[in-house]
Amino acid sequence: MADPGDTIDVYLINELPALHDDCTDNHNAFHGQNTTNLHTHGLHVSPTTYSSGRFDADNVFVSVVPKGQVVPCAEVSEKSLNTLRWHQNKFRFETGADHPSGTFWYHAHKHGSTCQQVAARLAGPLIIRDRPGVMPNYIARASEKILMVMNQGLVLTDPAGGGIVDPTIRMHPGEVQRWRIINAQAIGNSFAYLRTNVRELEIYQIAFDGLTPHRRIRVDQGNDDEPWLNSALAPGNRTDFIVRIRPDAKDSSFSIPVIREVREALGLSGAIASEIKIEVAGKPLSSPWSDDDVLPGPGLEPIAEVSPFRREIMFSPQFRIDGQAYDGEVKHSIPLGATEEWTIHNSTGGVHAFHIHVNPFFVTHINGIELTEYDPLRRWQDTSAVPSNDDGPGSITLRTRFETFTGKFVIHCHILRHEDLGMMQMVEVTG
Ligand SMILES: [Cu+2]
Repeated sequence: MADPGDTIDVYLINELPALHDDCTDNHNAFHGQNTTNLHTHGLHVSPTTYSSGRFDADNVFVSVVPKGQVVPCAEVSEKSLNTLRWHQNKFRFETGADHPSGTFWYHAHKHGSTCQQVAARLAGPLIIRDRPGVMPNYIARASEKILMVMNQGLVLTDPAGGGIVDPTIRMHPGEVQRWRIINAQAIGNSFAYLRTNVRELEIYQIAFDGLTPHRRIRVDQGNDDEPWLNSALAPGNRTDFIVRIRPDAKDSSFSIPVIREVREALGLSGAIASEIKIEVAGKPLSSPWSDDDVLPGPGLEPIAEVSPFRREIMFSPQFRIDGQAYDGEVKHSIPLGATEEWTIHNSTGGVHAFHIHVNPFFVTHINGIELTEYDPLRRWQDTSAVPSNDDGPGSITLRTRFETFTGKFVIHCHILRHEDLGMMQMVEVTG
């Protein structure tokens, strides 16, 4: 946990066993399985290495090789796309005083081993605390649970480290809790869909990808068959719920199923569902509550005007973007401070998950159809499913600003296997 404006220093020591598999002529195959690094997903921080060279910020182009590893790459392949760090590394993440509060997360992001390492739970929550007095009282005073949807099940994280797999959450009638839910799955298509129409529970979404909207959104409406609803999370997405057990609820146990919706939609067998188990018991509590839907918003300026420069990006078959697998070359050069509109198309026939580092984006269109002002999907986020349609490519259109930080970083599919196999592009913001 950190406050807006904090500097987060992380000393990473790679004690995984040495595996001499870093060097490869094909960077878009699984390789360097025990070589790692660190990405702060959703944070608005520098993507570079500090000019002193002593610290890396959110730079996924560094590789921290395991202890004991000797990598004579020059003898094996022409070049390494990443800069090697030997066995340990210092990361420094400087958040600005105006950094949004919210639910973010960190995970390994070394191209070629991202999928395997995140699946092995090299990931955790990264919470930027609310500024005092900004959130309504009933949210500020609610006790919090951080839940990570992982391939091993649902993990209730412990602030001291680790967590409990498939926990039971005990609540009193009338109790209010804030659940921060992170979809950290890395195997399979890894979408998660929460079936939220539970009678005993009132559920409102109060943030998506950490960012607070201007109004809370009721999500227990019962119309839960639409994968684009608020409770569907692409891999990498987070949702914050404020939940209340109805004050008149009797002692009971129930669960919210977490469904690998896309696997089911594709007709794949063995869709693994975990669940959020809730047990209601004890004397009723009169936790603070409100019927007012107003929230403070994300603290980001709305984007009304965009530069005439618009980009079109295509998720294309065989884990490519614009027909090309990742090659470590800059594909989009963007001036610092630019406000742009991007349309991400998807011609692959399957759903993918667009993610960009450093700056969040505001989604305005899905499949070319403008989202109305009050559509809950017209929102800020840093990761978004990009649909595929029966009759042709799907798309999302977004607006974003390239603020504060120059440097190279990436856009990629957050189905992490796809990223490792090449569905990634480098962009550069130039000042
Ligand atoms: Cu993908």
